[in-house]
Amino acid sequence: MYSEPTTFSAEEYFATQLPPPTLQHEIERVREFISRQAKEGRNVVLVTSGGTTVPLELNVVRFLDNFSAGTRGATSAEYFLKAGYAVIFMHRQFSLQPFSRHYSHSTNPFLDFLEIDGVDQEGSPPIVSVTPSKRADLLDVLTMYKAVHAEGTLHTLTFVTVNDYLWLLRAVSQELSVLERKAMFYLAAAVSDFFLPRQRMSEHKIQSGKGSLHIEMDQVPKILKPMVDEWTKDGFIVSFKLETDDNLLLPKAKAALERYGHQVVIGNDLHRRKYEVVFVSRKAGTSPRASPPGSPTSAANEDQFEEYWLRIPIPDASIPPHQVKEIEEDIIVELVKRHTAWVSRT
Ligand code: PAZ
Repeated sequence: MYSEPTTFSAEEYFATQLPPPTLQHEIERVREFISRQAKEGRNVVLVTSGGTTVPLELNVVRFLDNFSAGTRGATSAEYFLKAGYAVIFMHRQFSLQPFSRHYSHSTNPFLDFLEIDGVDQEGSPPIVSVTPSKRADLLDVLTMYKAVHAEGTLHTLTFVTVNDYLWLLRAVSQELSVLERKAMFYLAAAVSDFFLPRQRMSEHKIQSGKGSLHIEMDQVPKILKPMVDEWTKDGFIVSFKLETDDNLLLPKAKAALERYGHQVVIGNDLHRRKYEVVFVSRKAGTSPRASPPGSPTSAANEDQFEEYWLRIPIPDASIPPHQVKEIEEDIIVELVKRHTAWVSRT
């Protein structure tokens, strides 16, 4: 039993926090999916998407949430599929998903696209049809959706809590390691930095009436380190860094690369994330030095990184949503180029 907040290593985390009950079953399905894609010679990308929650009670009524609608992940998954990748789409339950994202209930409600025809004709049942002006766009999305289903190149997994996410990420990464360099990891989910270990959670709903609520949370273990060093040594790993203070974006992205030694950090500012991102990576021929967690990136190490900015114009509000250029299209083009070079370096 824990009474004091702790800093967990990944190993301690998995030794003390319970896996989601369906993990074994999910992983068997993932294994089958990967093995089929390997036989068909495809690269496979794991796309994580949406925000994780941190429950405050075992019988959960209250939880903390992380910001993310799942737009980045769902949109990127579509462009990876278009580029010929098989996609494991690991997303927060009820966040946006590839294809159906175009008809999100809040921005583009599907029912508004439908009409009931023939109600006046006696004896004949009414027919539901798609509004003529919407047919071409729907046909594009539907055609790709059906093709992806027919080819079996999209596999979906869901998480809700940060605990679900961590267990799934570890298991999927270990499964994907069989693909060696042909596996890519695109970690766009917004993952909680703090959590409450189950050993310190209240069993029942926390009661009010005792004044303010004080909760001391533990730091979620930094899982990129074991991912790079143990779970999937040859995978091409892309993490995201979200900031709201411009001055922190590049230093934090570089510090992450220095500390974890993976391939790319994509930095984005909360308010400009749909129009501007920066790829931060190591210059060829440099390698990360061993540094203790939490240490800042030194000025000397700054020279070892390169930045590649991607920008698209902010769209005019009059442009219909399906005609708006999406920055994910360019992100995926750039990543496919880099991953192809990574694969051919074997
Ligand atoms: O899903 P969305 O489009 O609303 O947001 C995407 C994002 C900002 C969560 C993603 O691009 C990102 O930066 N993810 C990592 C967040 C982090 O630093 O933990």
